[in-house]
Amino acid sequence: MLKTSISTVLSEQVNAEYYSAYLYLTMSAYADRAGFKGVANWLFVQAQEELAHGTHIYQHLLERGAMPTFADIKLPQTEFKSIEEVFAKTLAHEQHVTELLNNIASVAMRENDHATYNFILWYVNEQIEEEATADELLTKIRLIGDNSALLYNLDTELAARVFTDPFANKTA
Ligand code: OFO
Repeated sequence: MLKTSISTVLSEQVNAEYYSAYLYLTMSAYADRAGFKGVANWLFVQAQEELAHGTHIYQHLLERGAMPTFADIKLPQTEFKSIEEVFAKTLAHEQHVTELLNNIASVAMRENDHATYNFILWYVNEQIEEEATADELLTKIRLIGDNSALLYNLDTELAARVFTDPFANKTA
């Protein structure tokens, strides 16, 4: 049975992951309307991953005998000025999510809950890639500037991303 301190932070993280999905959908819609179909695809896949992240924590709560708590998902930013802003926001957001996950790991350690600590480590490690990818895309977009041929190439590259369920071979 999970302690309330643990089920609370895990439920909050379900909400945070669903918020992430909603944020990436707003960005994807912006990119689509701005003509960057590849960027829109990359962000749409990112949103799908975030939903998978949140749902996996939700399932874990139930498997551990806890009742998830539910709360409003706040409205993310819906207007953007540029693709550069989108990737700058992506990086800042992923850095924030890393802090949330590190906090869950700290709470689990404090509560001597090794199962939760072990469970959340997958997310903590995943953030290394999440931040690195966002940083790489932001750097690329800044280097490209307004070179439309290079922008087109990057957009084509990002069109190739496909969603694969990160938990397809895992149990909760
Ligand atoms: Fe769930 O990894 Fe991004 O936020």
